Amino acid sequence: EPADASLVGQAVAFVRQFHQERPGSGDPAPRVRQVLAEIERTGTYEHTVEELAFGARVAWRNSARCIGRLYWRSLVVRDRRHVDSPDGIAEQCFEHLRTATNGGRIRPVITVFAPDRPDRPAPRIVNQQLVRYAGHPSGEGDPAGAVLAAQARELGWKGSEERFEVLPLMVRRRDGDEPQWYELPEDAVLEVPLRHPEHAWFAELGLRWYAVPAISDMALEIGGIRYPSAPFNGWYMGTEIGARNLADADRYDQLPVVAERLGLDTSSDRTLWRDRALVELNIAVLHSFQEAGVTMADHHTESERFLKHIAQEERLGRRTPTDWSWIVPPVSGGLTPVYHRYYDPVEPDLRPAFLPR
Ligand code: HEM
Ligand code: NRG
Repeated sequence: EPADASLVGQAVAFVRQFHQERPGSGDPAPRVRQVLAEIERTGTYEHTVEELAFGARVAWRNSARCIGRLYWRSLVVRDRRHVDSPDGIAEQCFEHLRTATNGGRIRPVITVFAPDRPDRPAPRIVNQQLVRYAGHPSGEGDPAGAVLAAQARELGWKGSEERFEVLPLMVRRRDGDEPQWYELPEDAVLEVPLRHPEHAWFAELGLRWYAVPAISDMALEIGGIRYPSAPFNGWYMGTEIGARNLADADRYDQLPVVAERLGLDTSSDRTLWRDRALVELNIAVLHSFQEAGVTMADHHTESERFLKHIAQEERLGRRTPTDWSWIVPPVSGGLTPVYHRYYDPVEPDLRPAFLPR
């Protein structure tokens, strides 16, 4: 059987990059020969532990939509390539959350499960994130979690009708199989109830959010090898919750509620009641995480860090492909330095990468 030419090309390019960026790792030639022979013999190849860790970190560094890339070198990589059963994957996802949560001092972590092989696609995590809230037919809950909640119910999950109800983890062994589902253990999910530093009534809104954003629906691709189950997390930037998840009209839609409690004149868009409510909501998010001792960045600080990252990469002779429309925060864009400049263009073929599945 002829070896897959694109796999060979990607593999060789990756091994060369690995050796070039890590001067201690010596001449790439012997490793290139080994990888080519392995592909010839088996149709695929296995990364070393070091290659996997490097590949995952560079995939983060290459993520043009991510403002948090300054800390790409410190990503904790959990090598769980030997885990390929739904039970094992679920258990390791829960352990991932415990490690990442770290009592509130959030650590950026990725867990890499079995890769796809030519003859055998690996299992997939169905959820978009390891922790997310269910959306209910009544309209309660998070509309972004409605499809998943319906799917889980069909599989026998008995959810309540609560507004902030954590979805079960669903893992599909292979295409066409029914997913297995698993309730998240309580000690794997840290949540923060939201209150406002000046408005006592805010706590009565009963809003909350979870501590760890862990994306689980992107594939990690390294050297032509695809890891379809490789959940990763950093910490939240406050605006993700305060200006999107709780504010968007098609999510929790809380601006009218907050504006009403603030006593704002909502009779016309021109009073900027939405804008004023939005700022108070974001203040509450940042304040609550701070008081709970849970890592969270504000958009001013994270913007500054990102520009520092670009400068650092430039000194190392590397470009930082960046998508302006994702990097500029959804509030106060022009107040942050990331707004006022151009970036290296996005390179769709850049690898290693996180790719939509
Ligand atoms: C996207 C922040 C860590 C990979 C984003 C976005 C933000 C962000 C604000 C845009 C999300 C949106 O608008 O919905 C951060 C912060 C981190 C962090 C503050 C703290 C350390 C990480 C890590 C990885 C990562 C550890 C991977 C190892 C990505 C990717 C996207 C993204 C792939 C694009 C997601 C998509 O296309 O839907 N990040 N991030 N980030 N981040 Fe990060
Ligand atoms: N906006 C989404 C999460 C997207 C990724 N954000 C991060 N990633 N901070 C939300 O749930 O609001 N990360 O890996 O830290």
